[in-house]
Amino acid sequence: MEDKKNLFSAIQPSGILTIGNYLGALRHFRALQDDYNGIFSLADLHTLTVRQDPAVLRKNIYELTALYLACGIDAEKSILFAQSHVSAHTELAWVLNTICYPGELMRMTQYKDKSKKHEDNINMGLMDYPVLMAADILLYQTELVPIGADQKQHLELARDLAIRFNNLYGETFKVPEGYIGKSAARVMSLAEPTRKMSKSDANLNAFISMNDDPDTIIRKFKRAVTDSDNQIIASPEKPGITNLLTIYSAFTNKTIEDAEKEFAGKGYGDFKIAVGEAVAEVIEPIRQEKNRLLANKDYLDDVLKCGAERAERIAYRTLNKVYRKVGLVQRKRG
Ligand code: AQP
Repeated sequence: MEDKKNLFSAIQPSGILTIGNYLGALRHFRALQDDYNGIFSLADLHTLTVRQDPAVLRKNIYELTALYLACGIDAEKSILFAQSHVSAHTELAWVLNTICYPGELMRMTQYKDKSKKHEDNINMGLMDYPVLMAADILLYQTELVPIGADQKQHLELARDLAIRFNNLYGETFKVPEGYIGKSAARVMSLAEPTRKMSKSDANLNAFISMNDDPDTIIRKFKRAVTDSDNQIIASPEKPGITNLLTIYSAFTNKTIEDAEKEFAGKGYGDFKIAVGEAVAEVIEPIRQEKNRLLANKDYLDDVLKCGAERAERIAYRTLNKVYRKVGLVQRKRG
């Protein structure tokens, strides 16, 4: 890796990504990989915290690999790999578990939300999710983590665990900083604009998936829940229109104020179609490139194989240091 700071980001292959994942995380990666050593992971082990259909999960792992590449991740410049291919992640998570307290995990918003959503499967992995995420980040001596606003609390825990470990055992981990984009860090559901847009939402009309074709995108925006009056302005009392303005401005690179001016006096119908068209214009070429890459599984397997080999070299350097610091004896080889 070059002499630059390390950037780490992971996305779960828990479904087809939404424009929320794209705006909150993916769209920043292409530019960031020029200034940082980009380490991009498929958080496939995290995905197991919610019950998955194994065949669908396998398909989603390839979908996400192809999507990363279609969004501009350069697999030679950056490292792209699957979390489950580098076992140092779960090994470091175990050590971090021994310095993390149940109370810290039980108060996490995502744990509470997902426990409500999956009442029939509140498992230990769901609670321990932030510790595995901390291990993901800390293994790579990461300095920058691009995240959507929903992951801020988890990043705080990763920082706390790094500092706690360093205080107990001496300087071992870099303490990572979060990078939250200035706009559209929290894209809301099209059906319930007070909730965040999520790829695992059971209501398919609540999100725009990166797999939706232009007609589907426009149809979904036409059905988006809006607010009772018909003024196109952003305000806390108008979460539906505010969300659509945020999406429009992120996809067109216009400010919210300019967008408000552009649609002053126009009706919701025209506005929703314009939002759909702006989104489709950006998403459609990415979708087509992703599908082209998906047709070549051998290539995708190769990308993941090379990525895992490169990731492993960095990860085991950190893990060996951790094992040494806590007093474990190094295994003799040969
Ligand atoms: N609605 C969103 N707006 C902005 N950013 C978002 N992210 C997720 N949803 C939004 C950001 O996308 C990155 C990858 O997220 P993830 O897949 O690892 O987990 P998540 O945050 O739990 O995403 P989902 O879509 O809500 O997945 P499910 O439905 O499986 O739980 C993160 O940087 C996240 O902040």
